Amino acid sequence: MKLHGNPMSTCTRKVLTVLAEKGREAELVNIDLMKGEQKSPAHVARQPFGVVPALELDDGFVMYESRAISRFLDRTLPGPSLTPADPKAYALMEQFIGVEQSYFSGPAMKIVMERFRGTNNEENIAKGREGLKRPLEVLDAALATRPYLAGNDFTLAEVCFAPYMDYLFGVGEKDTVAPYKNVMAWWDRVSNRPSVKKAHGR
Ligand SMILES: N[C@@H](CCC(=O)N[C@@H](CS)C(=O)NCC(=O)O)C(=O)O
Repeated sequence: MKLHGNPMSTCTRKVLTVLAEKGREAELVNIDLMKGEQKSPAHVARQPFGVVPALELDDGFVMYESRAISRFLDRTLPGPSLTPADPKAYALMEQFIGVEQSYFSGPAMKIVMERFRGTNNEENIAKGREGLKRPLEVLDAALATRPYLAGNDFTLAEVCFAPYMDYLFGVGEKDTVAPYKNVMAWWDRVSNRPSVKKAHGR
């Protein structure tokens, strides 16, 4: 199994977390985003939007989209399931994956990219912080009643939130998250999980 991706990419890191949870390694074929290798014809043949990651199985099956790959690997690889069997817990997991994709990662990315590129546009960073307020409030309220977003267990919802949450702390945004005590306690649990540490290069 090959994972065409980049170890720094948030989308690749979701998939790496699932693999680590399952105790599996894929051959990580590095796509150098700085060199634009994601736009090469060979990669676009695997990922038609020219981004990472893409998964290639030994039988030739190829797929893309990090959340879809995560769900696929969780369903097909042996090991502990990251998808709740209980329908309501499952619904909450999917709901929070939607929250991550629709409301959290966009503003988080705004901040992280300003810091990564070194452009440090404070107006954009302030917009990112403003955008994070509502999703963090919503997470905090959910986590007041349970240790993980879908209930008692770590699920694909945590897998999806972890990469941008990790980068937010990495670029010095701890103060943005700190007012949300339940989020902080949850992040302590999530970020110390061996699979999350491994996927995030720690
Ligand atoms: N929805 C896609 C998004 C993929 C994506 O945006 N990947 C980023 C890295 S996290 C990328 O390849 N960026 C390089 C580029 O935009 O050229 C997924 O979840 O797989």
